[in-house]
Amino acid sequence: EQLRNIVQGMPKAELHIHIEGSLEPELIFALAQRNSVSLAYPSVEALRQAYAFTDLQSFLDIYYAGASVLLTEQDFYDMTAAYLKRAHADSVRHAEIFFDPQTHTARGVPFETVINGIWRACQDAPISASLIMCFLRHLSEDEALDTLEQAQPFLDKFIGVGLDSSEVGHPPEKFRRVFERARALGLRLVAHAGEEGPPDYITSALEVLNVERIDHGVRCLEDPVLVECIKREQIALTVCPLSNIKLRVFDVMGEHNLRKLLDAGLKATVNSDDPAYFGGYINQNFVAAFEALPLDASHAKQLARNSFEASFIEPEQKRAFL
Ligand code: ES4
Ligand code: ZN
Repeated sequence: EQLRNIVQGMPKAELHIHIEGSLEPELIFALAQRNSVSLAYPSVEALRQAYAFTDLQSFLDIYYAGASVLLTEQDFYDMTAAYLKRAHADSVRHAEIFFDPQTHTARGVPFETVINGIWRACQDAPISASLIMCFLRHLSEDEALDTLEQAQPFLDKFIGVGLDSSEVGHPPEKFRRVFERARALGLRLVAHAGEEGPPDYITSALEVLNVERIDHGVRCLEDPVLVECIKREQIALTVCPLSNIKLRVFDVMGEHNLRKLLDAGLKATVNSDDPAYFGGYINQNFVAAFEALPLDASHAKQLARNSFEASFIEPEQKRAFL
């Protein structure tokens, strides 16, 4: 109870949130109606019932289906505004938000519709927010390069690039050239690695792609040499506890390795990933992990501090948060 209050009022940054994963079933239905899109589910309840995942891929199939209701700039605005309002209520002071343009351009939605809607909501937000454009790793590197090309006129609207979607079988090195190009453009670099994929994918994300943060990265503990490297380089891990349970990265929260990551001296953070699908926004991720694991108020403070330290905000603003 006391911990709940500490977590609730604690200023924090959210560094791992897929904006398409914040689309609540109610909003999916409202947008489907507004856009005359037909859904494979008869009701909000039926859709929610389908949120029973066995692994990353079973989630992604439903996540991409949910995103199919997004057609207009206003749709992207409304989705993003709803997330930012909800994050503000959880004492999030700064969010670095992933978006997946390829999920939408593949359906014929123009790139500019996607980014303009999301970006405008960030401008109007009650908190500080910036955008990270993710490449879908199940698609080719040439498609990622083409997406980066389409993004050129909008370089002032996002701060970095990331890598998400189906991990196993799509190692970071598949995207070496596109990350090299993004780096040359002055963009910040992150990648999902070591969620379902092996620790080797974390190593190649760091060494081949030169990423500055690892999204998830929980499997790093399987490789002691890698742990030393992550610690030495102070690479942050954006951990998502509820996601890891829903997608069966860990069987139960009591087996999650968040405490072990902190004890190993790693800069772990707590985040919501796809809150509409995994059963909770950032504070619910804190509470679920803290109820199941030997973590106390000092760990909560450390995690909040880590979230600002690991953020891509300018040093001056960062000092104001710390
Ligand atoms: C994702 Cl949990 C997760 N992993 C990889 N890609 C994703 N896209 C949205 N959520
Ligand atoms: Zn993610």
